[in-house]
Amino acid sequence: SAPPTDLNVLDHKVWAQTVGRGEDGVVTVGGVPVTRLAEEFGTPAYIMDEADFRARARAWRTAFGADADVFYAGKAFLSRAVVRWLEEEGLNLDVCSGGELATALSAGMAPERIAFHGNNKSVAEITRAVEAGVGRIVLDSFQEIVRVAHIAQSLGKRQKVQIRITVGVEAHTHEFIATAHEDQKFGIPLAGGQAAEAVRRALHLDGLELIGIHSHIGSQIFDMSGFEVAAHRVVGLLKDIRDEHGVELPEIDLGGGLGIAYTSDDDPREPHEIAKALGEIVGRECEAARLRTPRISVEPGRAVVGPTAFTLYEVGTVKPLEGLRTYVSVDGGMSDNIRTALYDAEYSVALVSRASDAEPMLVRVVGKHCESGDIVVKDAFLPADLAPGDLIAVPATGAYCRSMASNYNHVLRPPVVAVKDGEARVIVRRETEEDLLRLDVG
Ligand code: LYS
Repeated sequence: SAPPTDLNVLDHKVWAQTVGRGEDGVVTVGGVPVTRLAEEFGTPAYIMDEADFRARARAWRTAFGADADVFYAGKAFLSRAVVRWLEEEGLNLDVCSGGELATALSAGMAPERIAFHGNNKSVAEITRAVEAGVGRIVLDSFQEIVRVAHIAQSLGKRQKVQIRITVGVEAHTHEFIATAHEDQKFGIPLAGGQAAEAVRRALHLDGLELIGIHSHIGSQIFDMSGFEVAAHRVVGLLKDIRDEHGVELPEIDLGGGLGIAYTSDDDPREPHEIAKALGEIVGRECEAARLRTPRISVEPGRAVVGPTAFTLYEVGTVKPLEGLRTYVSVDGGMSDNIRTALYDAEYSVALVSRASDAEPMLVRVVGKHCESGDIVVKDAFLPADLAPGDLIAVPATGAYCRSMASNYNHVLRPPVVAVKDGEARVIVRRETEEDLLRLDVG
C-alpha cells in the first residue's frame, strides 16, 4: 500500500488507548515518555497500558452482562498482575496447562472461576485442577472423558465439564489458527455422531457433571458468520441431547478468536456488537429448537490484551539494499514475536523517540537472530532519516508475543512493563544470563 502522508501520526486503531505523541515528538503511554521507559527498563521491552487493559476487560464484561461469562484466555498473556486485574474487573480465566493454572492459583484467582482446556492434559495436570476445584474442565477426547471421570471419582469429587466439539466450519483465518474444521487435533467431531457419543458417555460417568458444549472456531476472526454456523450446530446438538436423554444442558461456550487491528487495514468489532450478535444468534436458534437459552460464555484473549501493549525496540543497524528495500535491525526479533514468521502476521511500526519530517522509506524490520526469516514487520514505512539509537515500537503485541517468546540464540526474553497514570512498573522482569545458566546443569 501507499506510504501514509504523515508518519508521525499514530493510528488509534492499532495503539493502546493512552498512547500519544508529545509536543517534543516523543511518544508517551500512560503519561510516560518511551525514552524514559527505555532508559529505565532497557530494550526490547513489552510496554503494557494497564488502564487500557482494564478498560477492555470491563468492556467485555459489561457487554456480555450478568447472563454470560467472559473467560480471558490466559494463553494470550498471563502473569500474576494480569490475573489480579481480571479478578478486579470481574472476568474469569481460561488456562490450558499446569503452568498457566499455577500462575492463576498463585495470584489468588478463585478456582471456580477457572476453566481448564487442552487436547492432552496430563494426569498430573488434571489431578491438580480437580483438587483445586476449577469451575470446569473442557474435555477434548474420548480418552480424556474417562480419564477426568476416573480422577474426579478417585478424589471423591464430581467435576463440572464441557465437551469441546468441532462443528465443521472453515474459519477465514490462517490455517494454523483455524480450529473448527474436522481434520485437526482439537475437539470431537460433530460429524458421524461422535460428539453425541461423547455426550452419552459423559452423562453416564459418576465423576462428571456435564454442564455444556464448547466450540472454538479459530483465531483472529472478523466475520461473525462462522459463529452463526457454529451456534446453529451446537444448539442442534443440545436439541438432540434433550431428545435422547431428556436433559437440557445449561451452558454453551462459543470460544474466542475475535480479531484485533494489527494494521490500519483491520476493522475489528467492538465487544458490545459481538455480544449482541452472539446473543441474538443463540436466542434465535434456541427458540427454533424450543430450548431454554443456555448461559453463554466466551473466551477472548487477544481481543482483551492484544491492543494494550507495544514492543519497544532500539534500532541497531539500518541497511539500504539498492532497488529492494531497507533492512532495519532491532535488538529483539523472532524470539519476542514469532507471529510474523509463524503465521505471516502483519504488524505496523513507528518511530517513537522523536518526530521526523523525512521522506517515508520502505523497510523490513528484522531481528538479531541467525535466521533470515527472523522478520518482525515485513513491509512498513519509516522515516528515511532513521538511524541507530532511534527507538521504534511495534503496536498490538500484547497477545501471543511474550507468551510465545523463546530463548533462541540464548537471547534473553524481554520484560513486561505496565504503565498507568504516570508510573511504570515491571510485572514480568527481563530474563538474565543467570536465569539461562541456572537451567544449564551439565
Ligand atoms: N497463538 C496464535 C496467534 O498468535 C493463536 C492461537 C490461539 C489459541 N487459542 O494468533
